[in-house]
Amino acid sequence: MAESIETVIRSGVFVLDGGMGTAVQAMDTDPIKDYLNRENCTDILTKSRPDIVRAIHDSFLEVGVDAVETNTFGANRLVLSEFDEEAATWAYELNVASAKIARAACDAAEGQRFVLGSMGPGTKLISLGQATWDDMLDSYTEQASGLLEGGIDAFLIETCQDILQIKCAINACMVALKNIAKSTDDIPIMVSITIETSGTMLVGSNLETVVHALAPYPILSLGLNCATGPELMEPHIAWLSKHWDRPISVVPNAGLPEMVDGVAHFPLSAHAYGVAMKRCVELYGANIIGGCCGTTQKHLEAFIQQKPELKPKNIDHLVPSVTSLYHHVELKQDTSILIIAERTNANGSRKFKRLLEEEQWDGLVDMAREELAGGAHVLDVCVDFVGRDGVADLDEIVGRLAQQVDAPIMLDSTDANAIEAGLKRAGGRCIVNSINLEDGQQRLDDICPLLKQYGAAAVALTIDEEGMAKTAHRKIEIAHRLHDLYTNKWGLLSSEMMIDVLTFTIATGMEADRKLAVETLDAIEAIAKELPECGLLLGVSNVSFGLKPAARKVLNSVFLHEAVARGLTAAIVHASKILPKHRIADDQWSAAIDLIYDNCKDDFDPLINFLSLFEDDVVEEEAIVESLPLNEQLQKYILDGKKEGLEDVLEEALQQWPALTIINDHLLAGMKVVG
Ligand code: THG
Repeated sequence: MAESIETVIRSGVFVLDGGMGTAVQAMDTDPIKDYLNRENCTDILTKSRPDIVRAIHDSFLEVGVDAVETNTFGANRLVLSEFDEEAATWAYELNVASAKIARAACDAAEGQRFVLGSMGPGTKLISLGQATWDDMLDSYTEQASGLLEGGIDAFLIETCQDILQIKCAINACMVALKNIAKSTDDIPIMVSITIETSGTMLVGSNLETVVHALAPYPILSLGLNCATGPELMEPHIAWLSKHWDRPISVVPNAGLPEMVDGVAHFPLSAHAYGVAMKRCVELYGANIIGGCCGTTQKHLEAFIQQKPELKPKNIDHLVPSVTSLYHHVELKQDTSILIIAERTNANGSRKFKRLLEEEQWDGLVDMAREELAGGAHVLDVCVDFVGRDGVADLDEIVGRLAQQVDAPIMLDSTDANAIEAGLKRAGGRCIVNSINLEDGQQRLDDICPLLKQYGAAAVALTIDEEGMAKTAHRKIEIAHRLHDLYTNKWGLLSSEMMIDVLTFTIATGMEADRKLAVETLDAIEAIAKELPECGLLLGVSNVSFGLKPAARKVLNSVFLHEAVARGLTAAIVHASKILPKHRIADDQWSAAIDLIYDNCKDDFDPLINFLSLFEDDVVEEEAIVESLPLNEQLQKYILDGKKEGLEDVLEEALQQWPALTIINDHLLAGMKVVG
């Protein structure tokens, strides 16, 4: 009986075919007629010269490859529409026909051979703002449906350049499968990314980021193809071998191209290719081997003739992380907590709200940068505001932040549609803030599917049908209920859930509020023990709402300190306003402790005592830029990497100095510090 492709791949070394482009060049084609007047559109050969496509598949099958790729690398509507409208209408039929040609070739060959449905990256990337998620999803879904109709065994999403493009293509495959009542158990999804000679993907993501962003998806394999030869791929394959616990694919070019008489020539010999691939299997446990640009039947044959046995890998499991487009950040920090910026929030900062109302996008991005400079790891982005369109605002701001700021994004909104708009723009792996049980399971029903579709982590608030939990007992009970639904009903991972047992202000003076901080701390301690894999998060600044700024700073800092001692792993804070213990006066520290733990005695009220220490609070202002001399202002813009307001300062400076003096003396002085 025939085995599934997944079984075959998991049990040995699996060989793919070589470069399609190279193979086509080796055939005798008419550049105009055979391409139906669409020069270089290789996918069209399926329509015009199916004999050539079939002959290429046959030639690879003859040297013993296990699988061939369909001639559909660019056969999707987004790419074909760049040729013309008519070509775009051929997308579906080209995929069906290409898959059928490959199927027929495989079925005619000896033994069991497999058809991989090739899905290339196209020419427009979402992270660069060149295509929208929705358009790309439609385009890939049509392609995936055609490939399924034509009888493929697996999808191969290859030569990937952008994480959003990969997520979108995976989603498209899942939609196409669902439409015919199938799943990835029937037709698995394989992913292959392209790491440029620079060491990152085209949009700048490093391999680690890609792996963290893709880990949540049910993909069968991950690997590299194109851009370089085996040599430059090796360090990346070595890393995958240590951290990716599923099959790994290696599909290099035949070396780095050299231009000979104006034509790209790939220098790696078949023999050298065979040796390099053998090494990838033996050293790194790579078990899907194939060839990209410049690799011929001879290259694959050279490997097949000395094909080694599959070697096991030594895996260090991935540490649960979220990512920006560029880098990853561990959800549980080694020696600290995960610090999430609170000021990128229209309800949490008057300035952010004003800039949003004025649609000063650069200024909003600058604020995010300031938060990172102040020590934040992640940005809590909230644009929920009456009178504004949250979907449009999150789309705009997340698109900008994802590209321009190197920090993972936490999407904070009560509107699931706004959250989804943000997820469609954030290249990396986000956190959704938040889910809760206020309307029974409704919010989980709305949000958990998004977590799966976009591979995001989540914050869960201890709120249920009766309202916000204020006692430790209720907080713990709701946390377990949330955790149970999250993991058992939705199949999501504990390690990617951060429980927030809620922070309320203890500065109201009302009897009912005095114990709110203690209850929160007690709940943290219990949950840290009972659900050790989950993260624990608080929006710390809530604890001091209503107090003067200097008092808030002290209370927030002491409360955070206590929460961390009880097991807190993450906090939404204004990082630069958090003071370490040694910078807080002893009397202030102990007064804050008395307030937090409600150490009431007959004639001692901890709130009145705490307030008395801040009676003559003068609002301390940070050094305001405008108060500095003009040359220092210019330098500060460079140091802070800020744009907002710079033009005005430059105008002013131009009245004092010539432009070159401004550049050479004042801006350069800042550049020297930055390095
Ligand atoms: N849990 C989770 N998410 C949250 C909260 C939480 N998101 C929002 C909030 N609570 C955390 N964020 C803030 C942000 C700002 C302030 C408090 C909490 C704050 N801002 C100043 C004020 O309102 O006085 C404004 C300062 C200014 O205008 O610059 O205190 O608990 N999961």
